[in-house]
Amino acid sequence: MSTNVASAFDVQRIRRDFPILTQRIHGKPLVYLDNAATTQKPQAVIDAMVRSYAEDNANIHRGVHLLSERATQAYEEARVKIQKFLNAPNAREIIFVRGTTEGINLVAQTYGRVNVGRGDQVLITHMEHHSNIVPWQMICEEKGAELKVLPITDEGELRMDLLDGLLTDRTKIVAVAHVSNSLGTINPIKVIVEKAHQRGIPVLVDGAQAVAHMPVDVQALGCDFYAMSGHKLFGPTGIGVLYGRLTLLEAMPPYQGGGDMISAVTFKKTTYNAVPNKFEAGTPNIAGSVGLGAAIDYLKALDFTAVSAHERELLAYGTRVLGAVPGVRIVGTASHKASVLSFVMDDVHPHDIGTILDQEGVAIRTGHHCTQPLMERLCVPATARASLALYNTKEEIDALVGALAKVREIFA
Ligand code: 7TS
Repeated sequence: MSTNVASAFDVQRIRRDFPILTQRIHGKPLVYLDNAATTQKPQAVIDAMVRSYAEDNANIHRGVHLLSERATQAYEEARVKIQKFLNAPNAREIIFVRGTTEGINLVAQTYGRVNVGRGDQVLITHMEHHSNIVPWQMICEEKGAELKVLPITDEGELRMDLLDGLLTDRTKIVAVAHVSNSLGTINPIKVIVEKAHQRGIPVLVDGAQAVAHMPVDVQALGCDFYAMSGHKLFGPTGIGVLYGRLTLLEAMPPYQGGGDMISAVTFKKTTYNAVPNKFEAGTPNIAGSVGLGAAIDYLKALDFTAVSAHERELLAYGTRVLGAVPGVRIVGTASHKASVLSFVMDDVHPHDIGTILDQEGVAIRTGHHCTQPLMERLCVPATARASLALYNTKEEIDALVGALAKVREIFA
């Protein structure tokens, strides 16, 4: 680690903010390398949620009493924190959802329902998570539209040379991951957006794996929708955000019907509330929004440039030492990558790797990572995946490599 980065970023100090990291698993220190599945929570996030329930608990947007006012204020303040975090032009463009999955389903079921018709096309890529495949497949099936797929290279990069040919007059939306959860590939969103916009096609970005690893600026990216999950950003589960361009959101029909999303209801006709309330039917995850706001406050207090540099160093180190383990092959070797080390090992199934690693206190994920078409494309049934976060260390990567030596011993 260069002295510059080391002075700006004290990983041991960061680790002390995350109470779970001091645990022992099977008698060994926990080495948590499953951050792409979910990240751990700093004490500040846990405290903010406890405070929300202990001091400000009431339903929002409806009470005349003080507690309800405080809860509403906390909820709306969280919205503004996220607006700033994503650099969205307007807080009304921030819709609270359960997570990335719900954000994408919302767009597919509202924008998609009115804009995708028979013979139209939806363009995704071969490296998408199931949650950025299936919602589009569902709407295509319903409407008689066609799901098109931008191919990838063996290294796990998008075949950008084929993009122009796949953007047609029938393409109604492009949906693409910012960062691949299985490979770590960082996709050239700006270029994709520029090309799609030249044809008037909106772009949805699945930001689930990006937000914890790089500054995200939806205006700089130029995208029309950006979906993310709080729990992958050191925040709580059950809360996420869909950013949407205001003009699009205003033209879209509601997603779910119920309280809070209406302006007036009669049995004859209901008129809908303004954006974002139109898309937030029912009592939302109030404490979750507060927790997500606290996670953003936590990140803002860190130097994100130093965080990114730390993670880049970890990834480079991990790539080097993991690649040197006999019989190990890293899957996903794009030139722009973030935080993910997927690998296979000769003669050992990834599930066996994961089980043995767990005995050594090392938590990774194994399987298809909800990217079955990607696994098929890369001719692997599954991978073992170590995914990094800002609190990980080189020593933890050494522990991973040490545990892989145990795997080799057992299978020798
Ligand atoms: N998109 C991507 C790129 C993801 O990695 C995930 C979750 C999702 C969408 C869905 O997010 P959710 O919060 O709505 O569930 N990815 C993973 C993973 O890689 N391992 O566990 C969950």
